[in-house]
Amino acid sequence: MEQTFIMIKPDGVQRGLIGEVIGRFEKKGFYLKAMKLVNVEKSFAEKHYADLSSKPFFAGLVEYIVSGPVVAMVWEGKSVVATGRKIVGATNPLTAEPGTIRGDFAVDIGRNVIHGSDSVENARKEIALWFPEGLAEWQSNQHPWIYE
Ligand code: RTP
Repeated sequence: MEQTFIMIKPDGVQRGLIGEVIGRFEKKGFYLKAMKLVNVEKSFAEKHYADLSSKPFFAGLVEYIVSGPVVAMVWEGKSVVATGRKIVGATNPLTAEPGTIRGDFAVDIGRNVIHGSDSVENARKEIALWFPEGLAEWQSNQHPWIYE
């Protein structure tokens, strides 16, 4: 089954949105496969956002990610990468639809509460980076009423 990497950024943690984010993914029908609250080093944040290293906002983005603890999670389910991006909403909260996490809770693009993998390939890389220790096992027949 497909997996995605979701991170609640320092603003989301400090605003008390951890339960809200987890609730949305749980209620949709996705399985939580790993979760930890961590302070990341600058070099680790730079690695996570390596694709954006040439962007003018890169230094500020890294500074923001290391400014407080983040919640790193792996969620599993059918089409969870694309559906996860929908739950998260557009990068810029100005264009994020109401009903999405960023649409409901964020104002500034540089304080947009949450990260979600943008492709299955990037999800695989991000999960390997953040959870080298591996994921939790669920029973294979868990919640059969959600999936065909
Ligand atoms: P994320 O990686 O955090 O899920 O965000 P994303 O795919 O929706 O957007 P991406 O282009 O990968 O940008 C990563 C994060 O950088 C910050 N950003 N700031 N000031 C700016 O113009 C700007 N553009 C992007 C955002 O926090 C964005 O989530």
